[in-house]
Amino acid sequence: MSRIRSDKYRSKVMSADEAAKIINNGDNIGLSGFTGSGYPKVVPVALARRISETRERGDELRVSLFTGASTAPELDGELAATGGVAMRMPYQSDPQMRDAINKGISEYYDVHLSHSGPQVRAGFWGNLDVAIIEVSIIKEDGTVVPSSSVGNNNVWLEKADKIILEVNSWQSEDLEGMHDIYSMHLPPNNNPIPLLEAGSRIGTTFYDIDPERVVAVVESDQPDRNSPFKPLDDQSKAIAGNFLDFLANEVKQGRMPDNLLPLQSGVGNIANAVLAGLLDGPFEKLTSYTEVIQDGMVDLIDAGKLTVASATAFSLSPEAAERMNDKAAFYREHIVLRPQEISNNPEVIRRLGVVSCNGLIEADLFGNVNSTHIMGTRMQNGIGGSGDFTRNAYISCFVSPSVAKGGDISCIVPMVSHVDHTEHDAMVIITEQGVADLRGLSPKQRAQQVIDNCAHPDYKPMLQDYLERGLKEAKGKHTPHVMSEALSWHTRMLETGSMKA
Ligand code: 0RQ
Repeated sequence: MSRIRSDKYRSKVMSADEAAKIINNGDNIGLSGFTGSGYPKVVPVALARRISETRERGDELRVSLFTGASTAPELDGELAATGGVAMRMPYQSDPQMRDAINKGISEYYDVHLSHSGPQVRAGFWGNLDVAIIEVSIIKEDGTVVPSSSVGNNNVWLEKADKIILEVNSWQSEDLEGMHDIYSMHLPPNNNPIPLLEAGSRIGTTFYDIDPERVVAVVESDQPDRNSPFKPLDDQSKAIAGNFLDFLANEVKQGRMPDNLLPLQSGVGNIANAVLAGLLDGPFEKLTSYTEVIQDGMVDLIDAGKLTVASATAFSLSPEAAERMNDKAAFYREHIVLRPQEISNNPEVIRRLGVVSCNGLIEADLFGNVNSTHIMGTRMQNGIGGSGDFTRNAYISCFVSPSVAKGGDISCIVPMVSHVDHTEHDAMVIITEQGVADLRGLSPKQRAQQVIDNCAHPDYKPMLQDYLERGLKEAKGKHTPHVMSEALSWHTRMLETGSMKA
């Protein structure tokens, strides 16, 4: 049966190339897509073609791209490669987009995911000219069933002058019923979000769109594209094991119930390994209030260990995405996909008592965390939702290997080269070496915890030496830095290719 079931919309069907012509130089475009799921797959490719042709003729065609989070090569990759992306926000992880940002071809605004949609609603970004949104069904009554991510779609659909819908028949029809669309308003018109548990449903299962603004409907049948997760190695298993031991101790100390508190788990292989560790762990009846559903979470649902997961998107390997498509009617009993202004809402995260777990690039002795910049200058992906969760979590945790690039880089450094999460936000840092529980510790005490429990043995003596000299130089002051050397490890890395002295 056709996925376009409303007459009002059938007359607007056109090719991706025709739809791409609707876009003008200088447009702000709100696109669907969040960590490789639910992004439009054919209009961006057609737009990239058009931008390249236009620019080759010597005419200007540059646009700004706003999404939910990262997308995939068909969107970020293709468009970045044209040189026609003027501004990108919020989170991205595509190698070509990263390159365009770090070569100064595209500007990038790295904003908390929970702020991104509301900032556009508020008009901080000027006019939203076009929305390009992937959906799975346009129903007879004109309501629209979302696809495998919600992200900022509710805001883009509310604000855009013109709407292009990409109806993707690869997405399971049984996704209908999985979503919970609830939108915030402009201040001061917001009421408390009536979400009392991770799995609460407070909105609709569809987008209610103004059909007058829908200018094009384009069909596609292409799969979401995500890289498979790396197989678990000893290091990621050790990190996951340390995190699980930490959780078990919190339960033992009476600081968390037996089934823990709603868990948030970040993107990446380590986060997925933590979820895999939970599969063999002692905890039952788990819940999750997070932003992405990764493979490990689907496995936990299959095993009956995770009762409900709230998120805004899938971030699944190709194999798990097929499984989701085959069994969406089962999974929608256990998964709620919400707008990211709700999945990442600071007030809800704080009230539910979420335990957050995110990756890092580097942490310093005092608990400041860099999640975004390599050597202080090169953008990796962006802060994503890590700030939304870290600052508001009941317990905020970071997980990372203690070293990177074969040991040439220590992920524990005297001073981070860029700060995303301050010492006031990060409570627990976990590497394969152990757990540094920084709660209730002064900077001097924290530094010793981090050295003893998280640093790699190759770097421990250097960090200990830095701390001891810092204590002397600071003469008892609150944070014992050797200011002239605070960033010397990064300088050494840039000059010699290694942080080792
Ligand atoms: O490089 O890709 O060349 O191999 O950084 O590092 O160890 O594979 O870890 O995939 O978990 O990513 C912080 C980037 C970690 C991620 C970050 C190099 C390393 C490797 C990746 P290669 P790993 P992960 C919810 C939460 C911000 C957003 C967030 C992230 C690459 O977790 O983007 O948390 N977080 N969102 O070799 C130089 C160092 C390094 C380093 C690692 N100190 N110096 N390179 N690398 N440490 C989800 C969303 O918000 C959508």
